[in-house]
Amino acid sequence: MSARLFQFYPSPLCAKIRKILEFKGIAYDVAEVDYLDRRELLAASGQIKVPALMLEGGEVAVDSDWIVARLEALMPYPAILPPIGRGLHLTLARYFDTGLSEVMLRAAMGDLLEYYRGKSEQHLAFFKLIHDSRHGADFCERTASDREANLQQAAELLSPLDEALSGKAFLLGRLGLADFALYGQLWRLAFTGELKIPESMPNLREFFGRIDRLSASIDQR
Ligand SMILES: N[C@@H](CCC(=O)N[C@@H](CS)C(=O)NCC(=O)O)C(=O)O
Repeated sequence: MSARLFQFYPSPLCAKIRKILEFKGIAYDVAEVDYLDRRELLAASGQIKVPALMLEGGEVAVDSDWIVARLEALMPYPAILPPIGRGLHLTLARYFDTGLSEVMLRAAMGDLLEYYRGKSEQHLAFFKLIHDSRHGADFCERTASDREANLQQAAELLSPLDEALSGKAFLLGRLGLADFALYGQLWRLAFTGELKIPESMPNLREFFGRIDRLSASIDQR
């Protein structure tokens, strides 16, 4: 089985799906979507958000929850929703993709603005337009200027997760959806190439590395 992932590089949901594909041993290539030019994504998927996953046979799955459901149906093993713990995996993953995500977005805002500024002033302006229209006037600049407060708020949510990972490789014992969703949110503190998970949270830093290294152990050819 092989697949094509449409992604924005910094996206936490795309990071989550990349690692699930690697865990399942599904070979994939990445179509990096230009934030300003989504024509190929639109033609393939009929919409303009990522992740979108083109599967063998041309089926295109959009929405990361649906992508997870399709992958699990098409390739049940190794399972990311093990029968024992399934409900907890789903509950935690939902929290990571929503409540935690909002806080992590704010913590990463400075890096996101830099990333899109590095592409072009137009990319930066469009990124701000999308996020300001969703969250309120001047959201991006205001958020970036509150960096310390945002990092503090993220640390408050991450600290119990660091504690939960003490002496454990994965959140619920066995690697599953919740771990991949948390990895996606931690990716926001790593996509620049510098690991910005606070050093006061060694369990979380190791957890991130453990999942990040998955691809290295899987031959995708
Ligand atoms: N519920 C969807 C949300 C998809 C979504 O909002 N993706 C973001 C990137 S993480 C996106 O494409 N946003 C559009 C934009 O920034 O223009 C999912 O789980 O895939």
